Amino acid sequence: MTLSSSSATANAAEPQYPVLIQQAAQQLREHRGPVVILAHVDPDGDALGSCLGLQRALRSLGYDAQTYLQPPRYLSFLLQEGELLPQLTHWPENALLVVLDVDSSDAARVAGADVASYTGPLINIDHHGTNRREAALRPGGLSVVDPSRAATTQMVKDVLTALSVAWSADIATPLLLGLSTDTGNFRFSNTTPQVLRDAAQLLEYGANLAWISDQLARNPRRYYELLKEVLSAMQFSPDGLIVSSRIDQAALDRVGAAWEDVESYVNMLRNADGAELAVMYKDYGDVVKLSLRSRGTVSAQNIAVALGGGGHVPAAGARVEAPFAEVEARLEAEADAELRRAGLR
Ligand SMILES: [Mn+2]
Repeated sequence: MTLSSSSATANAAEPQYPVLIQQAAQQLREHRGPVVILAHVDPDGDALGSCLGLQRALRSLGYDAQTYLQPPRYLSFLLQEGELLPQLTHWPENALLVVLDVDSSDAARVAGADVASYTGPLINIDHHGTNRREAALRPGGLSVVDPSRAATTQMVKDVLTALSVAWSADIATPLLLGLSTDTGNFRFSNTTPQVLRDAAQLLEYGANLAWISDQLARNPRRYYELLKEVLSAMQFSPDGLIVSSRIDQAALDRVGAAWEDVESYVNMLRNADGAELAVMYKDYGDVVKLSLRSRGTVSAQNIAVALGGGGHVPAAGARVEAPFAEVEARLEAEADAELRRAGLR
């Protein structure tokens, strides 16, 4: 991902958040055709929760709304039969596209359709600081981007409130799930008073937090088998500031796991005392995907951006087309630069 000069920092002329929310609601209110909903590749709780909350609410308001997303197994408990379709093959007539929890101009990161081939009206709702806000530059385009929001589901909730949706447990529950997963179950520093106010309101609307928590806490047997692989590959840098692990296809094959099963372990690594940066390498052979988590003043985002990726300050990722040894060396160099910037080396 390259950051163009028009980007990444909020334009001084950009309308305030409440205005953007009203504009998104207005555009939806005036729209009569189908609504296509997309989110990012490797969808997490916030991506899926945002899509499901918006789709269910729009359908309750009479819209023809359809999400194209392949959910990970650990989140499939949220889904009702046939709610999601995997891939859009051609854009419907008079569509409005809503892209959630990812920069809509980063076509390689948008799942479910070839977003680069789309020329119609577009609303991009996202809380990633690396979002270039290019949707706002298109005719019929709107960028609703606020990096101070902990989760995209918070922003979807605000749009739905502006649309005066009749709240139900089915709509509120996936929105609460995204808020819970993107804040580490309300433990990370992004758990602002507004997060807890939004969570409380979603509970009032019927969201089932106990059910979400119980479902997310059910680890299949392969979780523990894969955990052994993660632990056996776990390493600390000599000064203990970086903790990492690596999973490749052979490790997945040994325990019957899939790549999506690897996602959660980086948060476990992050709990290592003394480590300011946790790194999970997903080694595909000629491509390595990195999941990064940082503490305190260290920015996982700075490291990810330097490697061509993006994300949030404490949680970010990158995809690097190179063999593992080369990616590891590049990560260590960028991590060293970031730890020096933070005054830790
Ligand atoms: Mn998110």
